[in-house]
Amino acid sequence: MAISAEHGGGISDLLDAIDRLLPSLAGDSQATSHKSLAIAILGRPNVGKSSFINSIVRSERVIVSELAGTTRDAVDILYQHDGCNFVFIDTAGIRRHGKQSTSVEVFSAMRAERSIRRADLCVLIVDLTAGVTAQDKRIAGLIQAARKPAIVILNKWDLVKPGRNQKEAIARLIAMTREQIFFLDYAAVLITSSSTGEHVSKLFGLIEKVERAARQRLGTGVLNRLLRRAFEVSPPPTIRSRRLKLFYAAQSKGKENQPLVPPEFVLFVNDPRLLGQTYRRYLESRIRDAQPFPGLPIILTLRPRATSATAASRLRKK
Ligand SMILES: Nc1nc2c(ncn2[C@@H]2O[C@H](COP(=O)(O)OP(=O)(O)OP(=O)(O)O)[C@@H](O)[C@H]2O)c(=O)[nH]1
Ligand SMILES: [Mg+2]
Repeated sequence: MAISAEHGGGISDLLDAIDRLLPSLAGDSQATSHKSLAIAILGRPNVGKSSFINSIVRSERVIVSELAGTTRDAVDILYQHDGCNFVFIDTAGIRRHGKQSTSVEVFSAMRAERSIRRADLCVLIVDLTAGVTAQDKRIAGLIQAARKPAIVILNKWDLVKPGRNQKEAIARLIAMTREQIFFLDYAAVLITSSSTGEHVSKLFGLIEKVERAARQRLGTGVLNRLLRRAFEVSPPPTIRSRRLKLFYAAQSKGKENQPLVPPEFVLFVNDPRLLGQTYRRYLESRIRDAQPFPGLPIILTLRPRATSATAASRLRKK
């Protein structure tokens, strides 16, 4: 077909021709509409984000190079696996984001933050040859602040794996990473090599595990018993001579048709301002003891005391 890219001549004929060759959208989306997950691939420059996506889709779809900063913008890669639609968002490596950053760095950080917001699940890639750096922690902090489901991938395993006792080495590296990014403690961790493809496809098993966790519910009876016990074992600190009191808690209903929604618990209390960060973490851990919710942040929403009737109707509305 003859077209002019500059003046637009012939473009609409071209689009029509493409349209005729493509399968009908209506029929197609019906067959596959059951699930679609957006997964942001995040990390410092050169950790292997683009290589990781190529390794998954088993082709050279996104550009890889030794030059840090190869990917300049977020790129969406569509991929189907086991009847599931995935959108992998390849992001530009996030560098420093501070006073001295160049405008390119600031914009790549902003785009990465947008990718985090768009994503159902965030994958943070860390380069094993460098270990967890301050910048990795900063990105982990962005994911945590956005309260997104998360998986951490330790990449370039081929460059550090020992000749023997690999299982031990893996366990040690995972434990070390968990310690270093303790604030993203809910993330599931995986070790891969994007160049050899080793363990890369385990990502799908992990995603399934996180999806299963997102469907789990903690019964109201169990939840209230465990929270009451947590308050007894270690009472909340007094803040300006007042102490947090819990009246009632329940897990809110998950949103239908939306996969990977983190579990949210609504706590009716005397005064929400009496919950500090430390005690919040403590309560989250007690909930995780009963139901681990791998890969998912636990969201505690505090409400001031209400009469039980309005409390119940608020919960129903959630
Ligand atoms: N040995 C080894 N090299 C890897 C692995 N993954 C990526 N690399 C290499 O690391 C370099 C950077 O890979 P990229 O995939 O371009 O990294 P990126 O994170 O997309 O980098 P930017 O787009 O610049 O942010 C390339 O030379 C890759 O071949 C791995 O698992 N093992
Ligand atoms: Mg890249």
